[in-house]
Amino acid sequence: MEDAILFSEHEAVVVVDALKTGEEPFIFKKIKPIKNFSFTTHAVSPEAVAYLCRTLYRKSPELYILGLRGYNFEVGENLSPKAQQNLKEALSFFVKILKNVTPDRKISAIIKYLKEKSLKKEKRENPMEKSKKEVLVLEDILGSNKKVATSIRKKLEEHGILAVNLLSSPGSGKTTLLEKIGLRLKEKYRIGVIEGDIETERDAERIRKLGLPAWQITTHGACHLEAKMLAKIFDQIPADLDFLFIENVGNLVCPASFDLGETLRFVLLSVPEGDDKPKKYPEAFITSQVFVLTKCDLLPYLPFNVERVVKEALEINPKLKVFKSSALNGEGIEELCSFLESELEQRRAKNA
Ligand SMILES: Nc1nc2c(ncn2[C@@H]2O[C@H](COP(=O)(O)OP(=O)(O)O)[C@@H](O)[C@H]2O)c(=O)[nH]1
Ligand SMILES: [Mg+2]
Repeated sequence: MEDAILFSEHEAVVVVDALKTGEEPFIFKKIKPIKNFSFTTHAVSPEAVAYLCRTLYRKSPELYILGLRGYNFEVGENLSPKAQQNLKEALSFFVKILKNVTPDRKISAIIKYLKEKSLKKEKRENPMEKSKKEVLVLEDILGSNKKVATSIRKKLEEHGILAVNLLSSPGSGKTTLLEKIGLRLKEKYRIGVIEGDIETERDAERIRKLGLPAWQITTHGACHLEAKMLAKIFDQIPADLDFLFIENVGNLVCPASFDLGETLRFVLLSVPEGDDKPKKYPEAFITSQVFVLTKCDLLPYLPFNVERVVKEALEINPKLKVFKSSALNGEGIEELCSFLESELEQRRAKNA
């Protein structure tokens, strides 16, 4: 409560903490108010304090976390040489920010200014080098699919990116659903889309038309995406994304067996495909967390039993979260987006 009062009295707040995991030497990231406190613990997150501050005092200061990477957290332990070095670098970065603070300048503007300044300096020193933007770099891209997928998952988690792998037969409405979700989420979030297809760049072009970055992986015959295929283009993906959607190759069978390192797997089934499909293609339903029944606008015109399809899908996987949607009339799009938003916030709060 005292912290919430303190937050409310300032235009910007930087919470400094030591972190057991994450990037070295430190992270500096913007955080948002989130309602995730529990009064049974003394450890209340900065997001929860910001939420209290906003709710009780109607104030939303700019909020950042400066997380120093630490290594040993035993009581009475001194700083290790590596932690000392991290502290030194974090301090020098923070002093730079403080030196640039003026009453009408936000921290985000200062960071942008400092980044541009260092890029210009880098260009002056290395005129032949291309300007660098932070992208995702994988540590381990060799080995089995599982190993590469684990490396991808770790990297996405480090950057707080929620990745969704979409599985369905060709034509079930994956790209159209992504277009609708992308349009709804793009005002508030940074989104990227990986498009998997046997041939052509058509789906990626559809996504780019919305002003969203899209990377096409053409498998030239392979009926599913593999983690290694993603690894090859991973260094093009900006590290500051919120959501990364992966449209798998249209096929309800093979993609189910390949982990891509995604956070969530969505299986889509469209009304024209028939209500008997979950039990015919169980693996896609077993390995997914979300089942989206698409093209529900066609229900009045086709013999399709929604109750049956939901019942049979849940018999295969009782944990499935089920959504009914129509990209044509907008049914279910809001619910899907709210679900994605809350998943992102919850996961970030948990990993903070
Ligand atoms: N009636 C109806 N048609 C849809 C809907 N979503 C997609 N479609 C159509 O289904 C076809 C295939 O959609 P697409 O998104 O390309 O499917 P994908 O192959 O799974 O990516 C297109 O002709 C879409 O216009 C929907 O909600 N309702
Ligand atoms: Mg498609």
